Amino acid sequence: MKSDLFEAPDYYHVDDLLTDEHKLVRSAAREWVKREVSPIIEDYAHKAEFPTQLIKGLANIGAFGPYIPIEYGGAGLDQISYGLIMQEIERGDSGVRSTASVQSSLVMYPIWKYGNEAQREKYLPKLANGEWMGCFGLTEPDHGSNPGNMVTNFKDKGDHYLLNGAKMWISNAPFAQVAVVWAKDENDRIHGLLVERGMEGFSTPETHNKWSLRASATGELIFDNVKIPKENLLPNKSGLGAPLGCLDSARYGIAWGAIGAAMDCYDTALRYSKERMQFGKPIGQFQLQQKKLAEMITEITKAQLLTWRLGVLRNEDKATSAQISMAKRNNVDMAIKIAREARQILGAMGITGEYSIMRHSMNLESVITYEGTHDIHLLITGLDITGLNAFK
Ligand code: TGC
Ligand code: FAD
Repeated sequence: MKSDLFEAPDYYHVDDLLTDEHKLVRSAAREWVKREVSPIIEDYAHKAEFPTQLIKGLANIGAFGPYIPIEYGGAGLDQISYGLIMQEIERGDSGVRSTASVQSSLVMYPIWKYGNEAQREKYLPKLANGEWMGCFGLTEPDHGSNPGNMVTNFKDKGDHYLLNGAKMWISNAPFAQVAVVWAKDENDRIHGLLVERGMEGFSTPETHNKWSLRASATGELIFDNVKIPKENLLPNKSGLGAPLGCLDSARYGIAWGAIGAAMDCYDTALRYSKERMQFGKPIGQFQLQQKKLAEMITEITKAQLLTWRLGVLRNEDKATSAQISMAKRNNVDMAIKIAREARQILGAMGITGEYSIMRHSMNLESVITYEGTHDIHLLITGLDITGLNAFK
């Protein structure tokens, strides 16, 4: 079994800004990742399989609904604790963090915020303890960055709705018991529907052949005249702003998660640079390698401060969607660049599964695309600062 030697960098003592509760939550997640994720993840990534045995542990560390109130089975934590849990999980693997992000922010969040009391009571406790897994269907084959043009639709048939259409690239789809599906009604208005496995006409084929996020299960959602009970419509918010509101919460978690992946790559490369000898010296003594490592810790430190501040703003309910976009974009870009540089520091060893870097690097290719691509987040910032909309 491989030992996980990870030590988290904290160059600017950002820990001093955390409460004892934050540190406790982080430490539980960190220990769990070392014990349960690190020893098996490479193997599951190779097999392109989601390690379902991790579901119970994810629930136990509070990764399913960290900020959902305790009365619904959530952990009742603040936004910084939520972020720290995502950071630690993604330090292990972006695919495992994806599963937790989707369950918390894309399934539990809309049921909590847009659902009624009966829906909250029916679904949230089971999702919090991992008895049920969920997925979120927004993207369609022809509508990725532009979900407002979706074609999946439902018609009112009196005592039920009839759902037709298809969603693509859906994390957790192959095994989820419930899907939060975004579809248009007869007036072209977007609503969220709770679609359960087993409903006639609903299927979830798995997407194969991914070179990224291999330890996460991705699939399609296909709706062929699916009869949806009327009580399965989320009643309290409609329009594109409803799914985009969920994305705010998930993108915030990704901003923290990306720091985890970057820290793991940096820590691995730093240790390797002190051990690997060439020309009679540790390679870390060469200026070119020091430049790479010094730039990595600088970027990680900037991302830690940006994200901590965003967490404070979210705790105060003051963070804007554009601020979240900036953090998601910056931190994922930072992590992908660090993964590429760290890979080089390890030379040939960097391409093997002996180290986590190549897996992080491949995973981050999905993370930079999903939940809004790198370009889309730049345009959101552009719109926010100029008032001029590049999407219209
Ligand atoms: P636009 O006209 O700007 O907005 C429509 C309505 O939505 C409101 N709004 C938001 N509300 C909450 N949060 C946000 N972030 C919001 N952004 C916009 C807006 O105020 C408006 O409300 P109203 O009341 O006036 O109607 O919409 P648009 O069609 O021009 O599109 C804007 C754009 C391009 C930014 C948006 O469509 C977008 O973000 N596209 C990216 C799509 C995306 O991120 N998809 C992600 C799919 S889920 C996923 O990837 C999960 S990966 C999971 C994992 O494994 O971790
Ligand atoms: P496109 O929208 O076709 O974009 C292609 C390129 O064009 C990109 O570079 C983009 O930046 C650029 N582009 C698009 N529009 C503009 C513009 N206006 N200006 C400039 N450039 C532009 N979706 C879900 O709903 N649920 C999930 O659980 C989910 N999980 C995913 C898991 C994985 C592993 C992956 C890879 C994706 C997942 N997605 C999910 C889908 C993801 O959100 C979309 O892939 C993403 O939103 C981009 O859509 P697209 O792939 O169709 O790219």
